Amino acid sequence: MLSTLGCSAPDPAGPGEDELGASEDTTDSTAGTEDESSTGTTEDESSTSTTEDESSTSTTEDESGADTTEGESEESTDTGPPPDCADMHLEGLPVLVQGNSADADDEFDSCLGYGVGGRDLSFTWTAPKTGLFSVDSIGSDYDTVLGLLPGLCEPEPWLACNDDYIDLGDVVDADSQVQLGLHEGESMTIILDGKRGSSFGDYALHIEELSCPAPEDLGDALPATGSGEVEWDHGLYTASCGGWGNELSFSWTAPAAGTYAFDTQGSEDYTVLYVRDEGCWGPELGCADATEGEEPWTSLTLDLDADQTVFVVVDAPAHDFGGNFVININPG
Ligand SMILES: [Ca+2]
Ligand SMILES: [Ca+2]
Ligand SMILES: [Ca+2]
Repeated sequence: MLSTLGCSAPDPAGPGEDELGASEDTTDSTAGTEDESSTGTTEDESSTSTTEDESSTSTTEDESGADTTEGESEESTDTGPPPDCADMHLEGLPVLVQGNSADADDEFDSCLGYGVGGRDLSFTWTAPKTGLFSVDSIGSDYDTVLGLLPGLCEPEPWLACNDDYIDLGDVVDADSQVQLGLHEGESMTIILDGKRGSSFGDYALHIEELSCPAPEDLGDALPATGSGEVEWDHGLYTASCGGWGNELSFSWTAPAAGTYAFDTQGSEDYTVLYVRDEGCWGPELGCADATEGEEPWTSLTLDLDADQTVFVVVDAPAHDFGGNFVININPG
């Protein structure tokens, strides 16, 4: 593991995440280099610390810092007593970390079957607020794969995974982007992997909050139906099973405890369907990808409580899918 993290007080979170408290003091290069002025991030004074040393990482308030540091990967950054499992523990929002992965080890075989033999870096981050957060490697100069694991280095499952965020066929963007909703105090572990053994170099990792437009409210109707035209585009939301194209989002409340069936029958093109609890930031309750089948429709079944509100997304598998998309909700 690459080293170091500056340590300061944690703070986190919730019960069960106390591993953080075990502070192993790995500080080395960073000690003494803290300079609050450079970073900006902190939720609390103790946290931040992004160091000025040439080494790589920095956590900044905005992208403006992006061209700064390059350098060895080893080092620096951040804050908080890191869990043993990760190379760095990040704090703040937004976050920008830059470095070089040449000296990183191959500790993870990433999602999608990529990353075997690829040098990887692991980061833990705890949400300072409830929201939907995007993690991307845009600006990295090699072919990255990003995967998210739960909590502080729980080994599974992969909550999100992406190789190339924008795949235009012939033009492949090597950058990756994933997203995950977290409640305040919840943590995630980010694995930034090199796609192949030869994939390493300067990396950039960002964490930002995504704002969610209000979904169309379907109330508590049963059956419920919603539809709309989806234009070819890169949308806002993605999920564990895909959804790299444009999408429609709905809100629906279960009128009674029971099993409910969600499907996209009637949609004009291939769909990816996923449901999150409560809102866009809620945990994923189910995800289904129609591209595995012959029909463009897909479905999933969920057990819901009375008055449980869910956030439903009818997505396209890629930017060049679209048309009239439909959601149907029926008793399961
Ligand atoms: Ca790897
Ligand atoms: Ca990639
Ligand atoms: Ca999408």
